[in-house]
Amino acid sequence: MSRYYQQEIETAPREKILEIQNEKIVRQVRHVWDHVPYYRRLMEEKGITPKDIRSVDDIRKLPFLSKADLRDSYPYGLLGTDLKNCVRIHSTSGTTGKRVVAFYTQHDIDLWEDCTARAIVAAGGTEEDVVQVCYGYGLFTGGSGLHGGSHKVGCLTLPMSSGNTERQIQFMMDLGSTILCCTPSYAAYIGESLAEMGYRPEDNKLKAGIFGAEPWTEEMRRDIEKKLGIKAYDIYGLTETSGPGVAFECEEQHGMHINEDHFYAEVIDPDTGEVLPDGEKGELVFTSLDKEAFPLLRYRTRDICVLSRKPCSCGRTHVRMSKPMGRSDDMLIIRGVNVFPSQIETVLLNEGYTPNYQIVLDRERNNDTFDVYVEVSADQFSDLMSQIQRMEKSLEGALRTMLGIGPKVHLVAPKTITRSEGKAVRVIDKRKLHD
Ligand code: DLL
Repeated sequence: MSRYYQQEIETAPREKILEIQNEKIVRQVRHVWDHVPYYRRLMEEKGITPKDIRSVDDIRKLPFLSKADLRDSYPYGLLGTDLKNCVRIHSTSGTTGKRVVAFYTQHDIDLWEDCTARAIVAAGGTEEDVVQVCYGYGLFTGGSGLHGGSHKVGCLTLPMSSGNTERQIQFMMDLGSTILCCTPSYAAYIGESLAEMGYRPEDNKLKAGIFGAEPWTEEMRRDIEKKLGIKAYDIYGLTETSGPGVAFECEEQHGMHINEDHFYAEVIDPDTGEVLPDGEKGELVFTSLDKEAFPLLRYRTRDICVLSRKPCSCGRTHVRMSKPMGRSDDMLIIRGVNVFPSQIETVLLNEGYTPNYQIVLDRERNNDTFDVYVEVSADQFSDLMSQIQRMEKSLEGALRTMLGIGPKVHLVAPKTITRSEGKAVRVIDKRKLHD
């Protein structure tokens, strides 16, 4: 089996990719204009018609679309085809306001699964592999997205969904799973549980993991790789653009290749909307190029990242995005300082702590309080108060150096922070409740 799932397109010369994109964008804009009155109105407000869009260079003339637009048009306002042509919906896990609902025709599902199949093959997947999918199935896109890709590659697919960790481990050991697909925090938890059950990393048959759906650091990657004895690959996506597989890592692991034959990526200044050159950090914006049911033009992801078009030695020619470095909307501002949870995670792992932590923000007498609860491992655990206090002070110092402000650190006993089977809840921001 090849190192690529669709070699011709994945390694196409840049001019060929551009040619494909230019051809597809004209059709996609016309499709939206004809079928999505909501977006047509946005275009009319900007004085733009499909005639103005002749190539991807013209994309910057189009209006942006945001999550607010998706909520305003809930549920059918952005539908690009008759409902009778749709075969599936998925939805975001949003806890506030209306959920985002995305629709798919069979054509859309087929293209999406090609994207996840590319990711699986890039992680070394072949028809010899046993792929254990423990992303959630259901409305969340993780489970069915990777499941469909695994079928396309011809892997034996274990549709485990998330949770029931003991059963996950039993199947993993009995059926010899070779590729694990789940959130990085669940992968770390599975690793931890394996060790507790007395397994060493070399006792399982896993060779790779495909982890995404939440931010994770290089330190966390190394931690998971060590615990499971695997190579850990990143995968990115969002419900709005189909789900996982918009971008994925190859063996070089220098950013994630964006599937450019299906999605056109821009990075913009989140404040001004100005398009930034490659290499500059900004908000990622996607335009779908060939979706039928839920086409999105210039959708603002709120994810902050950097694009690179430098050649990659894996042979893939598609542009790469860095790991998302945070979001332009959920970046924490604590006592006026910008804080990304991933910075805290980096410090914890560098200082030898577990990645099990929770940030709690509150407000006392108009002042932000900033507490970080960190679980210690069994061998760090101590009954000695003075020892715990020393460790807390030292960690507070390391966090202050990284963040520019100091949190109050609380070391807590192993297993006291609730484990997540999906996305970890890293931040509890009680300040919002008071506003
Ligand atoms: O999380 C889709 C997905 C499933 C991706 C499985 C990868 C694997 P949503 O629930 O709509 O969709 O959340 C999308 O999650 O805008 C990012 O902020 C974040 N995210 C997704 N993948 C990554 C990643 C799925 N690899 C939102 N690294 C996105 C960091 C990620 N953040």
